[in-house]
Amino acid sequence: MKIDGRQTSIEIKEELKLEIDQWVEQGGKRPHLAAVLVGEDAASMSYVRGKIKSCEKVGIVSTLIKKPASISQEELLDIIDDLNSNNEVDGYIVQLPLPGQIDEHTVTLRINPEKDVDGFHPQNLGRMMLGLDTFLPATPFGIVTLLDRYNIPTEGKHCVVLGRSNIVGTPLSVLLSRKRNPGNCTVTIVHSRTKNIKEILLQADILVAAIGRAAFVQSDMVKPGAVVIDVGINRVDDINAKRGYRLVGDVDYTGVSEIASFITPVPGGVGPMTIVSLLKNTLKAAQRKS
Ligand code: BQF
Repeated sequence: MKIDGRQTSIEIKEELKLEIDQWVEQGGKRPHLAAVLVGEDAASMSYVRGKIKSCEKVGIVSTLIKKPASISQEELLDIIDDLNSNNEVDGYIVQLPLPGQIDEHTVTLRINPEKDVDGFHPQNLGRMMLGLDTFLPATPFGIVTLLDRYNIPTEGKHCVVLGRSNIVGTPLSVLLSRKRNPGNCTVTIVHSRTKNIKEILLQADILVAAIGRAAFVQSDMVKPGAVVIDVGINRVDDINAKRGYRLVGDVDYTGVSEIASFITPVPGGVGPMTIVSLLKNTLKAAQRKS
């Protein structure tokens, strides 16, 4: 069965709009998200555009700060300091990746954790590890929301996470192993140095693919009945597509959908849920301040 992230995201956005309208009616401050976009990377520009459009849909005010790829780290840190002290702005994101002259860790560390709606600051990641209230990183948050909405049991399941990135694989493995629901999984992280990847993937009740390799997971690597979550967004050349490419996940959807019990498509799976998580975190940031 297909897990429809697009449809689920539309439903949650409708719920969020009602919640935000109520919040504002009762005298709450309308949430305000700022996004910092450095350079003109086509994918980054489209992600930011999508985030701003989604803000409009749910009644979150948004501000886009666009800077050239040549910006210095000092200049960017000044912008972050301004956002930290701007009381109008409840939360903000710095769109990744950043150009080579800028160190992403230095930037992330400068973000006020109270405004870190991407949940990338070590304080927020640490709070997640301890099960404290925090801004969950958007993609892992989106994935657990999908598991929850589709009533997919996770307790006691073996979840294999393919990929150990700071923003997806690593935090998701923590989240799914916590004593919570969704959670209580036995988690294995598989990465580029893992031996016998296929043997381990075949043991997964829940398989999360987040390595950034188009159609890496083939049907002979998946246990029949497994739940398959595809986080990959890979461009592959396609002369028949409008833009000359199409988006492909880390999973061979056609083959794997025949044996999986549930599977997320790309596009329209995890991606839209990532955006919804950002919106939820922004509302939380606005509500926390009062
Ligand atoms: C969809 C991202 C890699 C590196 C930096 C909807 C998004 C993607 C796909 C989206 C992503 C990926 C984002 C779909 C935000 C997810 O319909 O399938 C939405 O906007 N994403 C990002 O901001 O930075 C990234 C992936």
